[in-house]
Amino acid sequence: MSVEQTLVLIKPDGVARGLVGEIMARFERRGLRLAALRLLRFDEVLVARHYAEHIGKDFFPALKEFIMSGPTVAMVLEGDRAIEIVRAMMGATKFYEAAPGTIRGDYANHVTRNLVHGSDSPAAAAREIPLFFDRLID
Ligand code: D4T
Repeated sequence: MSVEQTLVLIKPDGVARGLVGEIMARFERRGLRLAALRLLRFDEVLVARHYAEHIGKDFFPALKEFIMSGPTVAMVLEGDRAIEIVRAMMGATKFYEAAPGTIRGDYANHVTRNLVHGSDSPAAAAREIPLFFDRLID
């Protein structure tokens, strides 16, 4: 077994809609271990770093406005194949493609306001986790 870490965000829509407990409970029940947790608000610098690959795309201005619009919950989840498990539990990025039973499939109805983020590869997790956490609790 290889223990993996992944960065998970509950975006401002999830916090505003009171879905933090529901979303975290799903990950906890699946057996993923919480290794770090904080509430923060994205500023310009963090948006540019976290969403660097999307700068210049047509949806970037709307994405930036949304992600800065309120508090976000950031956490590190840990477990065997944690990255794939979280991605599967989140569902497809586009709400209308997300399967029922997934977080987006059960709660999302908008492409930008899609509730959650999860690192999509080990390289992405290694890049993203230090943007939000100086160190993890072990
Ligand atoms: P994040 O990064 O938020 O977890 O989403 P994904 O990994 O599932 O998807 P992504 O990087 O392709 O998109 C990042 C972010 O941009 C929003 N978005 C995306 C949007 O508003 N319009 C679009 O057409 C796309 C593709 C949603 C998530």
